[in-house]
Amino acid sequence: MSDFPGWPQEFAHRYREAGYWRGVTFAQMLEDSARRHPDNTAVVDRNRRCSYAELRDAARAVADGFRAHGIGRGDRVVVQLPNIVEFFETVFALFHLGALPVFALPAHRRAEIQYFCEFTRAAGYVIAAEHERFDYVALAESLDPRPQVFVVGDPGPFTAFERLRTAPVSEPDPPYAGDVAFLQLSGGSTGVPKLIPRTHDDYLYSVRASVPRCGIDADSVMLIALPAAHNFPLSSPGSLGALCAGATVVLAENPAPETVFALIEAERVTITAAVPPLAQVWLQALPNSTRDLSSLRVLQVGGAKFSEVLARRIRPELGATLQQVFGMAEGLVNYTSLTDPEETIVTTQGKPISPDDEIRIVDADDRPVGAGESGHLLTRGPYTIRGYYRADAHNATAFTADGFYRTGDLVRRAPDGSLVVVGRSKEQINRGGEKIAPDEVESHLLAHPAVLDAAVIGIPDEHLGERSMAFVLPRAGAEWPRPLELRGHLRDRALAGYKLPDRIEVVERFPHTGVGKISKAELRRLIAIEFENTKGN
Ligand code: AMP
Ligand code: DBH
Repeated sequence: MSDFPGWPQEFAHRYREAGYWRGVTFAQMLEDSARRHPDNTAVVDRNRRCSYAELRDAARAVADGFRAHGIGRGDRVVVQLPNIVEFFETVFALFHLGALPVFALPAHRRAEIQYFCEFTRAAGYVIAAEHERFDYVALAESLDPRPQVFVVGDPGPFTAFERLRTAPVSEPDPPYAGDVAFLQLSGGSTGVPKLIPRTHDDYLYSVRASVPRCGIDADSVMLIALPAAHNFPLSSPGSLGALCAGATVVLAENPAPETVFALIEAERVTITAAVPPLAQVWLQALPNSTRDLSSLRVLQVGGAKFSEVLARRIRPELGATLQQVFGMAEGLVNYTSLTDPEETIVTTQGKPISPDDEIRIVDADDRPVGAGESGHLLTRGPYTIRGYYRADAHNATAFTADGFYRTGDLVRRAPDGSLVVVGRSKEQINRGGEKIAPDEVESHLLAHPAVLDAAVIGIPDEHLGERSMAFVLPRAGAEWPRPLELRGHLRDRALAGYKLPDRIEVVERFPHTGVGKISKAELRRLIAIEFENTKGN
């Protein structure tokens, strides 16, 4: 059995014929940009500015260093780096070798990293020694089994990233563009996070086609304020889109308005991307800022639904065009167009990238709904996966028999064909763009000896859209655990911070549990209703 289902022959053939899949890898993409724009600035961070020629040479040198450590084609390497130039040196080095980055986020902790390393049988783990006062070397030391660890900064007992820069000895065999380039993460809705296998061919198509949709050319300056490894700032059109066009990528250490506004002014940034709560924070900070933001032409907002009220404020207050982005690491990405009427920009989540993105909006029985009605979004196309990595059982339900991905989003079509996201059917909490699978958090709560059962739900939040709340049922006879203790317990389990419930309530009973077995989804729904009804009492 292979690690995941790919596209059936006839589809692969069609996507190649249409010119979507061009047989080009990301390593070749960078070589090509470096040939065309050797002296343009490719990537800037707090410490360094790196031209295209320098980035290409660094990627080759680091690739050789990895190779000297036995890392080669098909090997998985967990990459957990903040927004620094080394992130790009690492991933392009791995692309050069045909090794697969596994894109962890800086917010991930031991629970997630241990799982990625084990599940992918990773050969390497690349970190920065410290970021936002978290000690990643200590995290690496706690892993078991532990892959080879490469560290930007003080390496402790591990290998310094700087030592990977060696003079290239020989060229590795280039990978095929049809091969998987990396494993991207899904926010997931069940159990453990799912890994998403994306090929060079399919991902580069989505990136290349995004470039004109977002008005990117070689003179563009793109600021990356979200974590660089996240699918949105990586590919929609993200840093890879900028590098594909010969543009400049500016990396922000953190997304705070002071940091971001200073960089926009200093680097003459033309485009950046935010999740809705971040866009709101930036808007709020504008009146108190003296920075010159006049270079900014486009603000992209996506990852969660952007409220129309905030959307309307972007152009008048920021002087930039809003671009709504509704995407998913599994594939499908929609953009509003920069030239759409303002009403379309502020009220819709845009249209798909590709003429061959197939969109179905269906009812609970997979039958198409009427024009303009809302339903479940199913999609299939030249850059949407046909299955997750090593997840046969999950794939059987996450995709239809004919290969459509069940996005779990509820959408309708506006009269002009744009999609409008109206809700969600999947068991997922979208906390301001950060996705949380309730049962992943519940399973960690259940590991506490005094917890009989737990249900994690999303409740509406003005700023985040949703925040998370855990209801915990104590074991009979056990002393009731205090919320603070349960929070400590989750911290000890080394779960990413954004997954910690914003509020934990220990309760005497769950609704209707006496009536026999009900599904967890039903239980969560009942708890949410009960919570709404008792609020304020
Ligand atoms: P993931 O599958 O973890 O990459 O998360 C993608 C999900 O984020 C989508 O399926 C949507 O539920 C949500 N999402 C992304 N962009 C938007 C948006 N602009 N509006 C509403 N929901 C969004
Ligand atoms: O939320 C996402 O995953 C997302 C949002 C916007 C995404 O993957 C993307 C654009 O490519």
